[in-house]
Amino acid sequence: MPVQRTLILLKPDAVERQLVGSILSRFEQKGLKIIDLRWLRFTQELARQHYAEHIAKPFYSGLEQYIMSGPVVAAILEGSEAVDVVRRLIGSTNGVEALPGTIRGDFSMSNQQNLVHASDSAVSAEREINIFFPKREY
Ligand code: FUP
Repeated sequence: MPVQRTLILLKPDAVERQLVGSILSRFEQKGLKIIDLRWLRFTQELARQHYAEHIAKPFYSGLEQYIMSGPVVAAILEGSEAVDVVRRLIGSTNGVEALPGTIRGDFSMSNQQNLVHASDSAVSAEREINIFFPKREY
């Protein structure tokens, strides 16, 4: 089982709803390690970089508005098969469909305001970690 790192974002609704601690606890309780953590505000440029694959999609402008609407928390998590483990913990995109026991399933009823982002592959994780934590010495 390879040890991997992955990137998560606690999106503006998670901060607004004061769920940062509860959501981070889920990852810690599972056994994932927080390697780094920071608060930030998305600019339009950062949104376009992070969500590059979605720019042409009809929901992009709403997504951009939402991700820029308040502070977010970015973190690097580490553990065995961390990319897939974290994706399973957050649940499917739409909170209405996400299974109970997952973060989105337990806390979200929205397709857009779904609280948390997590890298969807090892390649994405590498790209996204470099976007949010560019000057790492670890
Ligand atoms: P996920 O990997 O589950 O975060 O979902 P996607 O990468 O497919 O989508 C990225 C974000 O776009 C979602 F978190 C929410 C938003 N989105 C919408 O607002 N509407 C949609 O129809 C699909 C996604």
